[in-house]
Amino acid sequence: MNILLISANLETKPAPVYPLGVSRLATFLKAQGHTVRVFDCLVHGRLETLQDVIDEFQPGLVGLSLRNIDNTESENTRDYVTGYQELMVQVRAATPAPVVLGGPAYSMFPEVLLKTLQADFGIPGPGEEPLARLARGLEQNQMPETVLGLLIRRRDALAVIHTDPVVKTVEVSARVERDAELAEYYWTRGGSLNAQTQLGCRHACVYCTYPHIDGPGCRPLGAQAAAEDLQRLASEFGVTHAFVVDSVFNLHSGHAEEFCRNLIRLGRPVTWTCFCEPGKLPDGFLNLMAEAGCTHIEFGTDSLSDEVLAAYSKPFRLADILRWSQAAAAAGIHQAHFLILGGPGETMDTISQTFQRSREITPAAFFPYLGMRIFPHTPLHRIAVHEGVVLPEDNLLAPKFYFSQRTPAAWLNRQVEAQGKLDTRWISPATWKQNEAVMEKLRARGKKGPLWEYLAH
Ligand code: B12
Ligand code: SF4
Repeated sequence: MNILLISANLETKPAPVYPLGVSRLATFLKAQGHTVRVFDCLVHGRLETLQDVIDEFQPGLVGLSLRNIDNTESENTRDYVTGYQELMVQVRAATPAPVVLGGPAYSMFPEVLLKTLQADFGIPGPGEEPLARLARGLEQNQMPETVLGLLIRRRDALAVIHTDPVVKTVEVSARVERDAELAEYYWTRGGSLNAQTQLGCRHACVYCTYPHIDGPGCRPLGAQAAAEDLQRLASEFGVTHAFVVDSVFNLHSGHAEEFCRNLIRLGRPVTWTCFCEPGKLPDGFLNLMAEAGCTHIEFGTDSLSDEVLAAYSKPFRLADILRWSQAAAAAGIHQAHFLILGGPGETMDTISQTFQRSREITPAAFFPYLGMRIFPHTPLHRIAVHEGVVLPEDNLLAPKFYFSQRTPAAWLNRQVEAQGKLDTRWISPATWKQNEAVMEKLRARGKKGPLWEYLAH
């Protein structure tokens, strides 16, 4: 079957990101004998050429990959759903082929988005196998009722064929065939290409949507295959820096160490960035990561108050954060801490603790998010409904943020702005615009990687 995969993401901040999920689907579908074409709205300029591509390719199925719903920022909120609706109108005008939705954004709002965008099908979670089965079914003129995890929209009613949101048995490979044109675009403008070594996360933080996106639990993709995938970024595209997109790279230290040893064996083909949780820290772990090429860690730290970390159900505490921070500094790895201020349990005291304790973490950049974006089917959603912050019938597609009653939004904004003036390593929403300009200049000069180490002085 001719399958057109469209990456709908137009966001370029903090960097344009290569649509890795789309390439993974394309790799899998091609191996199953389908003919696949990828249309990236950011790269191929959606309104001008989508019609031409469809006329020429004549797809039998169109897959729309939806990455972001919004930017999860309570100040300067950007909402992408209107853009997806416009894109859907373009697709419908161009082809009678059925449209299937997928991607992280879709996985968080499967039923709501299927109805809002009036698509035919939706597949939450990793899409390889279900999408291939859907294509095969359509090709054979069979109704796809047997495809596990598929959502079908019929005349505005929704038939959920399988209530399990994610096909657990899905086989996912670390090896991805990337598109050379896209690789060139994102490498030049984004300063990295991406790769993945494992899916999911075994924790259950109060606000987190990852179990809906990646499926339950944590599934390593094979340490050797993942390391070889990074090597291909260097050998095929001349890439020198990669972003390892695992939700939490160090979930299984055994897997992470094996991945690092494989990279060292391959001669450390690229430097790389990853997300880590400051939890258990095996001896020599960060030195091994540094030796394998890790230059930047983004920590999902959230808060520097144990009270708040407990309320957010984080699997680590301040002492762990400090231990990781010191070990990262000693290993020469740049560190950034992403904070979510004002969630459940936050008070004026815990905010001031977080400000003060950040002095002990150096060198580092701090990215505070103000308020907590409320997503469906999370513990936070239940808290927000219970406290009357959102109505039970609110589908939450339009972003809503939770602020602890003891740290109202306006107060928190003023505090964070003041903190940003006091300590410029705190990249507050107010200073973000000027920082974006700095990053654009650095990228124009050919600097690679996430670049936040240049902002934090
Ligand atoms: C890594 C990451 C980043 C990195 C990216 C680095 C890089 N160079 O790639 C950084 C830190 C830069 C980043 C930035 C942002 N991110 Co981010 N990011 C992620 C993360 C952890 C992984 C995404 C990923 O690459 N996954 C791996 C690929 C292979 O999987 P995939 O894309 O999901 O594809 C699979 C399935 O979804 C499905 N699928 C995909 N497309 C399709 C299509 C069809 C038709 C089908 C059937 C299936 C299907 O099959 C694929 C293969 O299995 C996700 C969370 C998550 N677990 O998904 C958040 C996430 C996507 N990010 C999110 C956000 C909000 C952002 C930012 C807007 C944050 C900000 N304010 O700056 C920016 C936007 C950047 C941009 N230009 O778009 C949100 C989006 C949710 C929302 N609220 O809208 C997520 C879900 C995290 C969250 N907060 O919940 N991000
Ligand atoms: S550690 Fe990160 S990915 Fe895992 S549940 Fe918590 S917030 Fe989500």
